[in-house]
Amino acid sequence: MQFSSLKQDAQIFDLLQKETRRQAEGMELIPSENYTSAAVMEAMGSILTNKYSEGYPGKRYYGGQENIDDIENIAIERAKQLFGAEHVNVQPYSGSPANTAIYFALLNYGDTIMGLKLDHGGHITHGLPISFSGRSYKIVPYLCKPDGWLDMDEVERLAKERKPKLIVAGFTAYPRDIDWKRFRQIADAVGAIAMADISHTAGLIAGKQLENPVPYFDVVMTTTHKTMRGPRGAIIMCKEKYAKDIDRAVFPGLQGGPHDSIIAGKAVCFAEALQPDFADYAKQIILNAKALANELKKHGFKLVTDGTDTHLILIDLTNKNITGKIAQTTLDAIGITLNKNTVPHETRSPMDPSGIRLGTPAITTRGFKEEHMARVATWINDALAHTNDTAALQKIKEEVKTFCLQFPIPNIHA
Ligand code: DSN
Repeated sequence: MQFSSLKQDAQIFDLLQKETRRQAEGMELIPSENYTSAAVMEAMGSILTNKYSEGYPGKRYYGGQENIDDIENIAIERAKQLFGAEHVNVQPYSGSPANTAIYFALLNYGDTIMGLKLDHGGHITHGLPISFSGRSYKIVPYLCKPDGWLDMDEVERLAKERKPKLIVAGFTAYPRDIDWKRFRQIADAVGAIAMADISHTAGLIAGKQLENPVPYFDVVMTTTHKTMRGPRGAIIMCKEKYAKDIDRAVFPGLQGGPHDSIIAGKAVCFAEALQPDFADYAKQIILNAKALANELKKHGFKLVTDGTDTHLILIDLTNKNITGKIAQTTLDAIGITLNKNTVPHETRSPMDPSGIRLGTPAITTRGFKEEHMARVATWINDALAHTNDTAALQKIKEEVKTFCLQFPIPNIHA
């Protein structure tokens, strides 16, 4: 991107130039980040941002909606086709407001929700005590086993004992595939609403590499900017019987005017994900993650659950005598970006936890293949063995930069 019009704002122009260089010269391993296509970017940056459209297609509060209605309807139809959904709301601004809208639509304050505990891989909105979800609902958290795998028997036991009104499955730091059918059976056994948050894996599901919960679940939320590779936003999919409640909760319950430019970006992203080559992309993400996991293990890294079925790898660094915070800072210094993360049964603080979380959606968009993963793992290992050696880190940084510049990013010309 040349940002030619932005030159009028020297400060922001300069920072965008620097961020362009950072993204081009560095390696993005944060598993929730990705690069959108030029088409998605154009839709997001379009004149649609000038418009207000409170309401839904055919039922708006302001005039001038003839094109906006068509765009929103196209986004809805494409999402339905992609995931086999009965009803789709494409207006949620992002994942947290979308999850909040689902609770607002389907629960009363004080009702019981079961969700995976945050430090075991759940999301803030799945019941963290200090979040809106934790303060407004009674939360019954479930946990992973000491080896990091979900304990489905314990989920079933807890559900039968605590009789939640809603069970959330789908996680932000869990490397394994999810047994959606078992979750559905457990929800049915206790009369709970089954909700899936597939924000991390939606692209792998749309690309037909992981099983799709949409046919079984009452309500499914996904963000559109992670493995979906679309604009920053979210959608809610649900069974027809919940459609009215979900729509009313999103608008006017929680949000005002929808972000029409982002909805256009979602429509473009769904069209891209409906193309056959998106399945190839999704498949390659997982091949890369498995290859990277194996290479990291060769260097003695301890992976939570000992591997991955998805795009995501969680490493417990305890045996390396290094914390997640130091690892993140050290890898930042060589141009490899990932995030410090708690591991199941964490003993440290979330600001300086025992682990790191990494993944392959962004590097796969860039064109990395399995044969490149040995180098990535070796750079990570070498850097973490030289946390205080500035010269060694600088040398690795140069290697990472030279390597990354061979893989262009859509929209970015460094
Ligand atoms: N921040 C997202 C992630 O990194 O997984 C979740 O909201």
